[in-house]
Amino acid sequence: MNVCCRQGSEMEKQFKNVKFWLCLLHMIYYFSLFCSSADRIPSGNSIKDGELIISAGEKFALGFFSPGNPELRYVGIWFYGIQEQAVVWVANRERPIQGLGGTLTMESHGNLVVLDGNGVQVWSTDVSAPSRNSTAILTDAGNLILSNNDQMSWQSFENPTDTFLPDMRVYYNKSSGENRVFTSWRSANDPSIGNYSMGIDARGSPQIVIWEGGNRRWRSGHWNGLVFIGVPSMMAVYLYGFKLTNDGNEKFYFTYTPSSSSDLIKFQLHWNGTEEQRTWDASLREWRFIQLQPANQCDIYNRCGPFGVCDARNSPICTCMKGYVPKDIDQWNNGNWSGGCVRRTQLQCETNGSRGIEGSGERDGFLMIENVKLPDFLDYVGSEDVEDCENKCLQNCSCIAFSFVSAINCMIWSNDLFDIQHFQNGGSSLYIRLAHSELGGSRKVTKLIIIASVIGGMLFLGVSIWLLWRHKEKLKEILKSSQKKSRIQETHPIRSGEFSTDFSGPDDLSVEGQPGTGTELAYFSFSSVAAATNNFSDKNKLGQGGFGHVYKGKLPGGQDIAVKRLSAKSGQGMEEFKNEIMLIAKLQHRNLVRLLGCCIEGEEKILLYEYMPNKSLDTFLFEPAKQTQLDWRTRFLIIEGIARGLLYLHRDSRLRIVHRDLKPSNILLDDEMNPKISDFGMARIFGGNQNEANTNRLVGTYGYLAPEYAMEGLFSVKSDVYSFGILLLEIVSGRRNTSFHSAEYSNVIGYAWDLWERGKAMDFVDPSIANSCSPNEVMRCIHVGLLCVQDLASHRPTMSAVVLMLESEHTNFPLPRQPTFTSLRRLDMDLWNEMNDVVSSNNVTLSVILGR
Ligand SMILES: *[C@@H]1O[C@H](CO)[C@@H](O)[C@H](O)[C@H]1NC(C)=O
Ligand SMILES: *[C@@H]1O[C@H](CO)[C@@H](O)[C@H](O)[C@H]1NC(C)=O
Ligand SMILES: *[C@@H]1O[C@H](CO)[C@@H](O)[C@H](O)[C@H]1NC(C)=O
Ligand SMILES: *[C@@H]1O[C@H](CO)[C@@H](O)[C@H](O)[C@H]1NC(C)=O
Ligand SMILES: CC(=O)N[C@H]1CO[C@H](CO)[C@@H](O)[C@@H]1O
Repeated sequence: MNVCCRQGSEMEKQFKNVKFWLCLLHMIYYFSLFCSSADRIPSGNSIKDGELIISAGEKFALGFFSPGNPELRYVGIWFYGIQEQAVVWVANRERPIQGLGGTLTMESHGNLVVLDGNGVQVWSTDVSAPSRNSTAILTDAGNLILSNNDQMSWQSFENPTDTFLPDMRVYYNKSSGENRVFTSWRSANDPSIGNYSMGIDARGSPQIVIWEGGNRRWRSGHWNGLVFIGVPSMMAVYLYGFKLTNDGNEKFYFTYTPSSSSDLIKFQLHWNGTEEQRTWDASLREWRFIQLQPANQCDIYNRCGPFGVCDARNSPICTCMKGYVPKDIDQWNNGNWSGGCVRRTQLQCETNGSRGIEGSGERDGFLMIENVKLPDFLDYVGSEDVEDCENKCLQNCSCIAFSFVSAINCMIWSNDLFDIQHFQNGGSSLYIRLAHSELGGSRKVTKLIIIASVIGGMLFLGVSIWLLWRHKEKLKEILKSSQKKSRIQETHPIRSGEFSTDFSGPDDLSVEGQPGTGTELAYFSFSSVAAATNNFSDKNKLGQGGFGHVYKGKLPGGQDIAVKRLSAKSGQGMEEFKNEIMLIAKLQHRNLVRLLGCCIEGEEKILLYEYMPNKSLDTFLFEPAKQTQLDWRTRFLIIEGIARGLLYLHRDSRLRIVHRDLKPSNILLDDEMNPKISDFGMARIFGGNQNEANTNRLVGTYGYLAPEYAMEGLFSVKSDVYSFGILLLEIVSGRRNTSFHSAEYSNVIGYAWDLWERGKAMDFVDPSIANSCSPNEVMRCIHVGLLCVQDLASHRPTMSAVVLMLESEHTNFPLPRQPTFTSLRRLDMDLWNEMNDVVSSNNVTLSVILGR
């Protein structure tokens, strides 16, 4: 072979050092022909056992190897220059060559073949329409491709063996069900096809499955657009990790991007049936585990049989779901769980045998099981919201469980529930249908029925006035004058148990009335609102945001209110809108602006809030004349207050509101300068209903958008954390994020980082308060701020961690990573400016429809 490729793997290392000089020599004799072809086999050429093809960047090698018995030779691809040979692909896995006489030949008619010492073909690419004069090229991604003038006729990435590599595309067809792509080796020394395979089950929402023969051995849970929901350790990141791409029509593929392109990463389906994700640790010189699946007893598929729940922390690991009992109690008690469990009490909807028709007795209900790997074999996936999903399930007797996961939305199961696992954290919530008697007094009954009823007559007026007199004395009079009166009551204590959990203390909650007894929301007629705001006169206008104009109003009783008149397009129907308002009205916290009532008439949708005499934070923070009124103590309390309000929004287990437009003008100040977050829930009202999702409609304000949200439309609680970080840095420095036009810093992040890095963080503080501030608190705030604005959502702390850090006396927090995004953002700005004129640096809300 007239190629300057290197000899045998043992000599690789030594050879590497002298390679350059060899190449030079070759070049002198044969001019340019040879060295440049070291990563390829041109048409008509071949390599012998002992010779190697090495990718241009020296990442991968192609050649002959023996995994065990040195007499048996295989052609394969492995990572080049790594002591511990890691084979990622094998050509002749079923037919090894005896002895060292094999060759790998690029035949001139267009197929790559492996021949044994006698010239007998043991493997071929078998391209159906081979193209003459093709060259075999090994790329730096580890892909062996056959191409002729950029026409690719075959590639090893489309014919993988047991290893998935970054850049490899794993295709599946939405309609095709299962696609088994990878097959394990038979044993550590035998690359022939083993008992295990791995691939994608496209049904419902795609999931990764490992099969043992025809049976499932492990599955990842469904893909929600960011992660596989059955693998709780999987992080949602937007720059790296798995990504699903639509390749047109019904074709989709998964790819994996490592966090750093220089990382060597492989996912291998091991011969013993485990899938191992490993990365090469150059300092330890070993393949380090990142992940292993199945990782424990409970990861083994359907460990506890149908309707059984597996929890690796329990002993025994299997239990039946509530309301179910073991099918065969003796076998179950002996640790043979394969039979699973059966329902103990017949469902009410089944009692008369006819499905879907109401039987006698109390209606069935749902029990929520938290932190689970959702069952396999969905029967329905739809875009219903959580209440519609529940209703859909309730109305069909064959529905036995449902779940609502953001970005997948409504999932319904009608058959036996297989492979349920209980996690310590993470996972999803599953709602199982049970007979009423099984639910007992459980507070977690999840029936949510919102009955909106208009009750006329004196009785209603009496009740309303009494309620208002009790709760909102000052609103009494306006109600009398209102023509349209209604009362919305939530009749069921839905998940009310969780309403107040998860929170830092009862002091933070000021829920009106008794929790669980329902909430009353005042309804106003349009005419009364118009009267209160002087017919929406310009003089009463307080400002405007992306969702509409805000006016100041006065109730007949004298109370000042802020009236938000929503712009016509909310993307929601009237019922949905009412439901949303009902839910949002329940969010009550001292750092959230209180919603007092609403008005819905015709196209008009109006929200009435308590009025904040001190307006918004930006009117103080960025006004030189008023800056000094915000001394350090006040600013620190404002920061803490915002953090607590946001924590409440994020952690309320029922709604989990992502604000999506956090900025100084949305932080209002009461007469004691307590901060109150406004405009929360707007994203919900305006059509975004998921907690973490891909959104087509970008809501937010330039300068406060997290990079993953601005660039990919991915929003999550962590994008709010990012906005909070910006806000925090602005409060400390007294400078707008977007006010930096100097060449030195493009924004407040770059400014903060630079000073912090140079140990001059105190210079960052607003000069007007520099004397009054506590250096400890300032340093802590800047540190937390920098943690919040890190590029990767996964690196940012949660709001609960933020609150803890702000209140902690210590500063041994993790070190923030340098925000690389600071330089990119300038580029962003140009893009936004081109896309939409309203975007400017003076803080106008933008709503851009992103083409996706
Ligand atoms: C084959 O390809 C080489 C270089 O790519 C070219 O020089 C040669 O003319 C081609 N031969 C045929 C028959 O196409
Ligand atoms: C593969 O399956 C066969 C037949 O079921 C069994 O005999 C063999 O032990 C299995 N091999 C491995 C590696 O599990
Ligand atoms: C386990 O129990 C099932 C029935 O629940 C039975 O069919 C099976 O044979 C049992 N397996 C063993 C190993 O006893
Ligand atoms: C109830 O659910 C089953 C299974 O999903 C479905 O086949 C059936 O059509 C549904 N019935 C109604 C009335 O929706
Ligand atoms: C078997 C059973 O529960 N049958 C019930 C069907 O419904 C009628 C009334 O709707 C009951 O009287 C039966 O007992």
